[in-house]
Amino acid sequence: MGHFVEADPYPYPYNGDLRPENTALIVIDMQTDFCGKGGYVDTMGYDLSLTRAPIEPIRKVLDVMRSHHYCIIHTREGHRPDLSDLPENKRWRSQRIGAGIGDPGPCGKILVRGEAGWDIIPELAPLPGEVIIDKPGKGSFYATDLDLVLTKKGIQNIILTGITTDVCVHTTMRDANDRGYECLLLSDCTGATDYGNYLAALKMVKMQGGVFGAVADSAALLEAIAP
Ligand code: C5J
Repeated sequence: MGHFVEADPYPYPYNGDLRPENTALIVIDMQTDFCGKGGYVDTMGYDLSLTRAPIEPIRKVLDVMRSHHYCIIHTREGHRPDLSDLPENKRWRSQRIGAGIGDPGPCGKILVRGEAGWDIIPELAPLPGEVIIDKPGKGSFYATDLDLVLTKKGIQNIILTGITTDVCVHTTMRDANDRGYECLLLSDCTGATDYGNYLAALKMVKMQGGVFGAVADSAALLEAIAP
């Protein structure tokens, strides 16, 4: 008898082995730059309500998972103040649409470590002792020690939340899946800059019997871990 979350396209995790000791919640890039006024996404002109929608659902999941002693991991996308880790093409493309990474904006230099816009929003601020991964790219494994941290902690299952569904969340989920982690994406705890992309990103996970893992809403997860 295992312990499963009612998920699509299969009950998660595949083996029913869901415990605080082997399961991590990852909260991806809930930074002002991606969901706050004057940040990167706002400067690009996207609808902030789409990337802000997951804030409250994530807060509830964090509360419960913290109280059950699950491993909590936060990520932040951003670059060194001297921009030495910012690929030229990434910078060029962002400047082209008027939100140059490294350029000054209402929340400080866009996507630069230490600036106000780069901070995680106060509603979802990490607690002391929680892991924070600083990443220069979209995926949370590239140029970080995330895999080492997960391996050392004995993590097998990763529950993904955060923004944006089609970019940093998807890249992280695909990479985690290739590394053998059993992944669950929480549909109401993620959002994209485009609603169609959000829907497509959820659908992509579920193809081929769950090619990247499974999808559930936070109510289903909480029912499984804190009935
Ligand atoms: C993007 C992210 N969309 N956190 N970053 O550039 O998804």
